[in-house]
Amino acid sequence: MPLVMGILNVTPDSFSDGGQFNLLEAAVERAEQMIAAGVDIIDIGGESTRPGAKPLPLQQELDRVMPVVYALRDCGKPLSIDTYKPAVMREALAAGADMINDVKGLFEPGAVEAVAESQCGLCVMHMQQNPETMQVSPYYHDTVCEITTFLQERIAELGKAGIERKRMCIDPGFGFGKTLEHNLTILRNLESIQNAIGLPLLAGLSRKTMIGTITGKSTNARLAGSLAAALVAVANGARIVRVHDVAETVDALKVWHIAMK
Ligand code: PT1
Repeated sequence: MPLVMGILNVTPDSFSDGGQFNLLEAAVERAEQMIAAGVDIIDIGGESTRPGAKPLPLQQELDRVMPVVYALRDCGKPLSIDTYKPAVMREALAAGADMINDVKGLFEPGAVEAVAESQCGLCVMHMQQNPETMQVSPYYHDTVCEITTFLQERIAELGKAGIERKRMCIDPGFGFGKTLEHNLTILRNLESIQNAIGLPLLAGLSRKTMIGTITGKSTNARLAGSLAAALVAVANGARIVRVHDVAETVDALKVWHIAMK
């Protein structure tokens, strides 16, 4: 069965009302719902990396993420931390987090060391530019080839730094410096990217702009489109899907899996 990574955004805009305690309480409640729905990994993030998003100061990210890590560390599910900041990685890993999900591929100074000094899992993602600028004018000569080469080179570097391959998964980074056409090319060629690298591939398509562009639906009406995208990703070899709607995705994958395997 493919694994389901549930997105736990600890950001005030995800849980309206505001206030640090409300935010923690709401995040823990969401996590409990995900666990009841059959989530495999909980991905905790304090800084948005969607197109146009601005960096969040370190202390604010720690204030959002760390209470949630402490609250969930004994929940029985692996905790992934969606961060590129080495200080957040270190604190979260010391508190018992299991995996680092870094959209910047450990390029921030100190990030490689933070992960190398732990035994945690790691997701290495491809992004062109950075969240503020990545959707301005994405360009590739050969999309699949460039993403594959980037991931291969990055994984070799991380291997030299002492991070074993068996700790890693890869992610082509849907929507991170990619047009709709780029995203579709990647989705159609996931198998070749995964085979070329030989590591489990994680796909994050849930509620993204590409789903909105195809369906004409706003963010909160992209469930059906996101389920279809998750199934295509899994059919094309993805081993982990990163999603907002855990219950619905788990059901869709159960039906897909029993019929296809
Ligand atoms: C992802 C991912 C992530 N996505 C991993 N981590 C986000 N490993 C955050 C849009 O096009 O795919 N893989 N962490 C969220 N980022 C985006 C990017 C959200 C693009 C929305 C879009 O709308």
